[in-house]
Amino acid sequence: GRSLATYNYAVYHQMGEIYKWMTLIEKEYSHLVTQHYLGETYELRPIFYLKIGQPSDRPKKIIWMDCGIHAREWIAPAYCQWFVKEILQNYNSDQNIKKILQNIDFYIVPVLNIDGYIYSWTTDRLWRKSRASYNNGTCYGTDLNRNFNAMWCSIGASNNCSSLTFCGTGPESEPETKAVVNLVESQKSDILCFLTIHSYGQLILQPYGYTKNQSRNHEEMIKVAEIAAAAIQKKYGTVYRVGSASHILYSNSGSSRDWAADLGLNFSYTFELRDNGTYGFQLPEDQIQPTCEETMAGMMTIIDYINEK
Ligand code: ING
Ligand code: ZN
Repeated sequence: GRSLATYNYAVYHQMGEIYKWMTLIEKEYSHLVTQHYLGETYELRPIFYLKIGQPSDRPKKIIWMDCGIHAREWIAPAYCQWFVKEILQNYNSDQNIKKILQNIDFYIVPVLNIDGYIYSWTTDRLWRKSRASYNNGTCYGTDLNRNFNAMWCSIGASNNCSSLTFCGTGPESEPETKAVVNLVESQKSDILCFLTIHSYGQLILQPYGYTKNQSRNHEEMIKVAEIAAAAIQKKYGTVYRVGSASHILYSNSGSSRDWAADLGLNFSYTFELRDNGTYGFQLPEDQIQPTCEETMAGMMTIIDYINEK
């Protein structure tokens, strides 16, 4: 896109365009948005997040959302951009969004695994992991959603660097993981909710993945997720399932969602967006708009609940 006015939210964008988009957003909405440096990738690219909220003298609460921790899940970065566009474009006319942005700052990472995302555009559309190099370049990539310090590499993850779920050489061994950990830990007492966006499967997952034990506020989190799933279904009929990761699919350790819950954050969800396997990671562009609209409708019920609590 040449400018923000012509930016097309209904197509997938290369990383260079997303970098430019972040800068344009910050410029056009400077009264609500600032761009910040989160850290750098293995290949030394800068990772940025957008901080979106109404400036305030009172201390504000935070909702975290990252997209694109897995490279091939292209609908996730598309959703983060859609979300930003929607709250900014509707801010003036929507009293509810105004109210939310008075209390809450959104910290939004449009693409976390930037090296992997670029690789999925240039070389291998179905690449999942980061692009860290191991064993003299004989294998590549850590699964960043197995690299967090949450029963690291105990279940549903692999010690083998050629595996799709390679957990890295230690908890938080990867710079992308470390970047998230540093920021979230430094602000943890103000973060109300941690959201991490994936595809595919149409699921809202909550802690835990590494154990079948329930989290401290399991019942409340289920209730909130079920309301969100109902709002999603109401939009275009898309059916979501809700539950803890270890019960709904398979157990996995080292996820950011579980790590955030163990840090003490009250709400921590993984969203698995469309579809249910027909196109999988290669969701056609004509589904970007309906996917983002329904996801937004569901997510807003979670945000409303948390903001009014
Ligand atoms: N799924 C996530 C993954 O890290 C997940 C989340 C974990 C879902 C375990 C179910 C069970 O594997 C994707 N699609 O990346
Ligand atoms: Zn994923």
